[in-house]
Amino acid sequence: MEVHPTILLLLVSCFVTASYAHNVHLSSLNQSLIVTTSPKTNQVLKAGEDNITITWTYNTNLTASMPDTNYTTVEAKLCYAPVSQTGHDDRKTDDNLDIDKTCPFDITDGPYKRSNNSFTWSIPKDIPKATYFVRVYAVKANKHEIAYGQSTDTLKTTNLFQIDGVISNQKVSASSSVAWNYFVYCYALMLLMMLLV
Ligand SMILES: *[C@@H]1O[C@H](CO)[C@@H](O)[C@H](O)[C@H]1NC(C)=O
Ligand SMILES: *[C@@H]1O[C@H](CO)[C@@H](O)[C@H](O)[C@H]1NC(C)=O
Ligand SMILES: *[C@@H]1O[C@H](CO)[C@@H](O)[C@H](O)[C@H]1NC(C)=O
Ligand SMILES: *[C@@H]1O[C@H](CO)[C@@H](O)[C@H](O)[C@H]1NC(C)=O
Ligand SMILES: CC(=O)N[C@H]1CO[C@H](CO)[C@@H](O)[C@@H]1O
Repeated sequence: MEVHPTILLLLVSCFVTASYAHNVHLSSLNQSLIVTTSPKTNQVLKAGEDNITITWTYNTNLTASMPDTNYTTVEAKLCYAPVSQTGHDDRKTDDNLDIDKTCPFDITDGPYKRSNNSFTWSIPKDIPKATYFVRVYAVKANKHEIAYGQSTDTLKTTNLFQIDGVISNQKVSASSSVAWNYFVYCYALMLLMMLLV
C-alpha cells in the first residue's frame, strides 16, 4: 500500500518543527550568573498585590574559565521549590529543559547585559500558592540556554519565598513544553504511517 503524500508531508514538517526541541540539559550549563530576589527568606507575598525585585549579574571571576562571549539574551523565570513539587507531576524537575517543569512562569526577558540588571515584577493574580525561587537563563543566538543563575542554592532550600496565590490541585500541564508535545505527536504520526504501510 502506498503512503499518501499528505502524510509524508505532515511527517516531514512535523520533525522540522520538533527540531525546536533543543535537548539542552541544566547540568551542562555554566552557573555563571548571580541572582538575588527582594523577599526575605520565607516571606509571604500576595499574588495580584505585591512585587518582587530581581537582580542579576555575571560573575566576573569566571571571565577566564566561563566567558560570557556568546550570551545574547536572558530569561528570568519563577520556579517551584522542591517543597511545592512533591505530589505534583505537572511541576516535576527534569535535567532536560525541554521537559523540565520547575520554572513555568516567565518574569521577563531581554538583551544580555553583564551587570546592573534589575527588574521589579508585579506578581500576577493567577500565580498558584506555593514556595518559589527565581532562575535566570543566559541564552545564545540560536535560542539555546548556555548559562544560568538562581536565587537559591543547588539543593533549592535557601532564600525561598512564598506566594499566597491561587489554590489549585488540578493537574493541568499548561506548562508542558510545546516542543515535547510535538515530539509525541510526531511519533504517533510515524506509528500511524507504519501501520498503513
Ligand atoms: C513594590 O512593593 C513595595 C512594597 O509593597 C512598594 O513600596 C513599591 O512601590 C512597589 N513597587 C512597584 C514598582 O510596584
Ligand atoms: C570573586 O573573587 C573575589 C576574590 O577572590 C571574592 O572576594 C569574591 O567573593 C568573588 N565573587 C564571587 C561572586 O564569587
Ligand atoms: C562562541 O560561539 C562560537 C561559534 O559557535 C564558538 O566557536 C566559541 O567557542 C564560543 N565561545 C564560547 C566562549 O563559548
Ligand atoms: C545602573 O543603572 C542605574 C539606573 O539605570 C544607573 O543610574 C547606574 O549608573 C548604572 N550603573 C552602572 C554601573 O552601570
Ligand atoms: C554550555 C557551556 O557553555 N558550557 C561551558 C561551561 O564552561 C566550561 C569551562 O568551564 C566549558 O568547557 C563549557 O563549554
